[in-house]
Amino acid sequence: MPVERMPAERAASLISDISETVTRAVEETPVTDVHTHLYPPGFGSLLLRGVDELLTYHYLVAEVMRVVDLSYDRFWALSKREQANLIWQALFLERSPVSEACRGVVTTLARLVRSDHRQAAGDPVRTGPVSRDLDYYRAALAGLSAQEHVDRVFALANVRRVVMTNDPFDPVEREFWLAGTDRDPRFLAALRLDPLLVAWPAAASQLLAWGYKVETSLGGRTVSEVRRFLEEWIARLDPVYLAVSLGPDFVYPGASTAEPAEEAVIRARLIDEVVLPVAREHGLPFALMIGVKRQVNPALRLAGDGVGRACVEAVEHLCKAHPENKFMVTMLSRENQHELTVAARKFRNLMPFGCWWFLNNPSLITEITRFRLELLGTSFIPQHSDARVLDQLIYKWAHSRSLIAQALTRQYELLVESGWVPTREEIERDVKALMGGNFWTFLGRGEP
Ligand code: HDL
Ligand code: ZN
Repeated sequence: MPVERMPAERAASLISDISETVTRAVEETPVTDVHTHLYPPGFGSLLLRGVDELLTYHYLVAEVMRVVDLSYDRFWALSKREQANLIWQALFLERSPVSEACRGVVTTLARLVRSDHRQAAGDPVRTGPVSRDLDYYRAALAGLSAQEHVDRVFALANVRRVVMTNDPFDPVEREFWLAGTDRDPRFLAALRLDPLLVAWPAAASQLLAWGYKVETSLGGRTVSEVRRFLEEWIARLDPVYLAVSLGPDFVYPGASTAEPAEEAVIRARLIDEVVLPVAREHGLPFALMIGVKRQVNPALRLAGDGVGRACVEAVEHLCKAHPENKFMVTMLSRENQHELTVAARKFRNLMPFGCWWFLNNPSLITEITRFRLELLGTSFIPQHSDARVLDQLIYKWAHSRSLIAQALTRQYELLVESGWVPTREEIERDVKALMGGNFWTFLGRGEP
């Protein structure tokens, strides 16, 4: 019985409809951004916003220091406005802003400022040529209150909620939480544990000073005291997950070749005896962000971190040893992406998320999203913004939405050619899952 093939012109018209349907669904579906460094207006200076913050984003600092004849010290001695002017001159006026971080500034300014008629969500976003005059943008945004700025950026980026990065060891942020600062329900918390898991001796000293009876050897009541610390901050923050950023040498269990055995064993014990039991009791995922090589060039400060290929086997060991725990994982090295995706096929408690940091570029987002769709279907979280400056939500989501739509359209096209025609409702259902639904389902609770 010959296989009945769909007439070519029928398939072609279906495919063009699909592309339009996918693009609209991806553009119009509000997103839950599962990892950012943003804060609500109540957190004062911790909420970075506006032109000078956009231009002095550490990605652009790294890029400008490649092309200016200026010492690191002299750059850091400049005011933020002077740094922004230097970056604008060097990366936008003297060269075309073709890097992803530069182009992101262009996308943001084109949308943010042209929308100064209090853009309502859903209006066609008008973008126009971006002026070379930086002061034009400074003036256009000058009068915006933090609240108005948040409202406008969330509407333009079509972002419903963002997950913050909250570190109880950060002396500035800690005070806002202890003071009981008003929260904005659009800003969800994530309890970040880097000091505990990456710099335990220093964290232990700080915990002792705060009155927790801990010992660097983990002896005595350390385990129960660190659990008490986590419980108190879970009660204070109501986080949606616990998180840590780890180096490329992270292995589990036990020591890696690159770090002292003692340090790795301590970390494995803190994960096994403190973090994972507490996460399980609260139904919280443990999010691991693996592969950052901290301070490769300290003179660049926040811009000085690099990347290293990590060991996916550590993730496999964690997922296998703790089937009752949920793990969100993103890795920084391109070379780890395919292995991580295959690992996610093996463990239902492993949720890969985002194209993190040095991977948040069109060429890599496309590659990673396509093989994630090919290997995982729609059961993953394609992107997070990692935004540090409020306004970045506009470009990070505009750029990623376009790429996610292209990758998804390609899969549907192949599906049609194979003989399965997705309906508009099915496409919208799939897109909702990718843009936030999978995250809320993985959390085990509906989106509020
Ligand atoms: O550890 C992290 O959460 C990283 O995202 C770092 O904050 C990094 O500096 C960054 O902002 N990457 O985009
Ligand atoms: Zn981050």
